[in-house]
Amino acid sequence: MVGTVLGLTVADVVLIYPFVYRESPRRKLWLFPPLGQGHITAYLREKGYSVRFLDCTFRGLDWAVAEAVRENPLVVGVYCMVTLQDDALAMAKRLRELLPKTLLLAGGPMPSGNPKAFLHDFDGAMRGEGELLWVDLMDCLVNQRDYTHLEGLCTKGPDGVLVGNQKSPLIPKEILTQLPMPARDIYDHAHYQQYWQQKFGFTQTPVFTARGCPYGCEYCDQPIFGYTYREHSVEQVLADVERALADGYSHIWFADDIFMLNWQRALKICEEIQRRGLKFKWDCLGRVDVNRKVFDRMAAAGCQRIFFGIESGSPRVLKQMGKRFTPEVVHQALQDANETGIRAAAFFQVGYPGETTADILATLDLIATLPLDYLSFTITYPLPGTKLFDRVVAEGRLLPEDRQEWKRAGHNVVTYRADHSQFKLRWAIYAGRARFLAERHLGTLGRGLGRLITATTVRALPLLS
Ligand code: B12
Ligand code: SF4
Repeated sequence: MVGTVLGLTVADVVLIYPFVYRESPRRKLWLFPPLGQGHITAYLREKGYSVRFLDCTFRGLDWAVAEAVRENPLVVGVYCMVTLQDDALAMAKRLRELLPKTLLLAGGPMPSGNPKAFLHDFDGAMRGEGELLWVDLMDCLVNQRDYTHLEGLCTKGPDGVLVGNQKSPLIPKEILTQLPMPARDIYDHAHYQQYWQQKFGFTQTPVFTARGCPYGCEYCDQPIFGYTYREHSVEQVLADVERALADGYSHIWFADDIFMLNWQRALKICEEIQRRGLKFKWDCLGRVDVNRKVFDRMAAAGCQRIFFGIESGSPRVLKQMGKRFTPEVVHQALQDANETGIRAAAFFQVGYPGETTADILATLDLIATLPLDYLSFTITYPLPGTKLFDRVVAEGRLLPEDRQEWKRAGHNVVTYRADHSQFKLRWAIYAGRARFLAERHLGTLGRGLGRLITATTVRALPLLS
């Protein structure tokens, strides 16, 4: 519906992803286009609205601002997750000046969790799933109806007070399976593929097959989908995979919180990949409490690596986190995965509130004994909106606001009153990584070196504050 609305010539909506790739060339970050904006675009288009998507990753914020101004849209929506807050807010300030008549909205994980924080610079924040709400909003705007009552939309009242504070109602499963999958033509495939080829030697892109996770781990933020679980149909998933492959990618990242949460469905997807003769490699996130048979079938369908959220080697900390498994289960699962030819990757944390030095050492020990292909080891960050954050507040561990911010992925800064110094926690991370790298890359000599470093650290850690 490109045309003239309320006297403005428009692409109706501009969506902005304000992530900018600013890392040193040596860092190998995973870069993916954001799927949520692809979903919103596809549904808005289906309903007759035109959308321009601006991905700042390779082009920067100035480019996006200039393009948004050129489009002069009815609404600009800016996505925001924890690492993007500064850029999203700065961008809103500039857009407000340059596009005084355009409705400026924030959406995604951070505005969904804390809409108030965005209402100074934006006209409103959307909480939760966006597809249906965006179309309702556009229908209101185009028909000049009031939109402030829409559930999921938070706006500023005349006196600056928050109007509306609900999340958008979760999309019912029977509607989710009818919605279009992401509009993949909006993504800058050339840049992403060039980046992946250069950094990793292959090209990978995400596919999202099911929304949410019911486990409710203490530290995990579920600002959009809550502790629900709703699936796209196997048909939708395969059509999206085929589209991603047609775009030229060799690898798929199944980006669901836990790809084999409903393992019977995961098996159906695997079967269908094989039945259609689709040849590609894929990775996914998984849990360790899965039947060995599932790994077998996943391997046969091209799964090359599973990322397990193991998080700690201490049974006590695992319990506190709500992980619902023990280190013994971890060993078995990783061994099973390896035996089927699937490489195992793992996420670990250090500095969990209440964690003792003995707990940290248990984590280092576990890391050292697992057959891992990749290790992500970071300092715990209590995300606002999580049960962990509430505990941190209740235990008086909250730091002044300027020290709570998580500016970059994986920067390993202590952002709350932890039980150990940042120095000690970083030391533990270096030790864990050194041991992992030595085991993996350096042969017998390296393994000896790795064990030496870990052993020294094991002795030194209790002495550090
Ligand atoms: C894939 C993924 C990644 C990928 C790619 C991210 C990307 N390009 O978007 C990678 C691996 C790179 C990644 C990295 C990180 N991630 Co991540 N990631 C995810 C994951 C698993 C799926 C995202 C997705 O595709 N969702 C599917 C779509 C359909 O949902 P959606 O994006 O939320 O979109 C819906 C709504 O948000 C809304 N919407 C979306 N965009 C917009 C825009 C506007 C204007 C509006 C109004 C609405 C709106 O409508 C959409 C459709 O309903 C989510 C968890 C999850 N379940 O969503 C975590 C998640 C988003 N990641 C998270 C985190 C913490 C990170 C890291 C910081 C991790 C780390 N330690 O480094 C980094 C930061 C990277 C960065 N960009 O700076 C957190 C964010 C928490 C928060 N409060 O901000 C999440 C929620 C995971 C969690 N449970 O903690 N991540
Ligand atoms: S950490 Fe993993 S298992 Fe736990 S709630 Fe989050 S997505 Fe689910």
